[in-house]
Amino acid sequence: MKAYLSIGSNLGDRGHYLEQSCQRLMEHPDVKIIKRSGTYETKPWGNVEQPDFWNQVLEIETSLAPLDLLDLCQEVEKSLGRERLIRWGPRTIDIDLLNYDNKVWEDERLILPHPRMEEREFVLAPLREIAPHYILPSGKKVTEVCGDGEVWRLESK
Ligand code: PH2
Ligand code: MG
Ligand code: MG
Repeated sequence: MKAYLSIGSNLGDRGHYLEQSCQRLMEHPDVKIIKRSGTYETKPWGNVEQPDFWNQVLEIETSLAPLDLLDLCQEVEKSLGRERLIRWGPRTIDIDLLNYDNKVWEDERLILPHPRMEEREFVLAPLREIAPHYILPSGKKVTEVCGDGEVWRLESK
């Protein structure tokens, strides 16, 4: 199954945490990273005063079921020192499922597609780069929508 993940970091060595999260996802035998966007430095989205983020989007191929993939993402976050202190607050690494095989899913743990992806330029900019034909939940193409928040693509990854 094809899935898209958004990864972000705004504490410590942000590049290291992005790199390590990819390494650890790839170590799983049922996850293959197909595409990885460049790195975007992004202003924090939401109302929490916090440092700027580095964000990327990944396209993966996986045979894990959605909740097993979510478990894996949370294990990787935990292994990289993620602490859940403030909602939308600073974090060493955040790994969010944006889309899983175009499935619609809603339970207490997981909502698919990601309900706020369309408002967030830190998700849309890297997604546009690796998946320009991506159709957003509204039915619009990712290239036709601009989200909120300032983002800059970094020159080298
Ligand atoms: N993640 C959030 C809240 N705000 N802002 C940016 N720029 N990047 C993020 O990854 C981010 C955010 C909650 O997960
Ligand atoms: Mg998030
Ligand atoms: Mg998250």
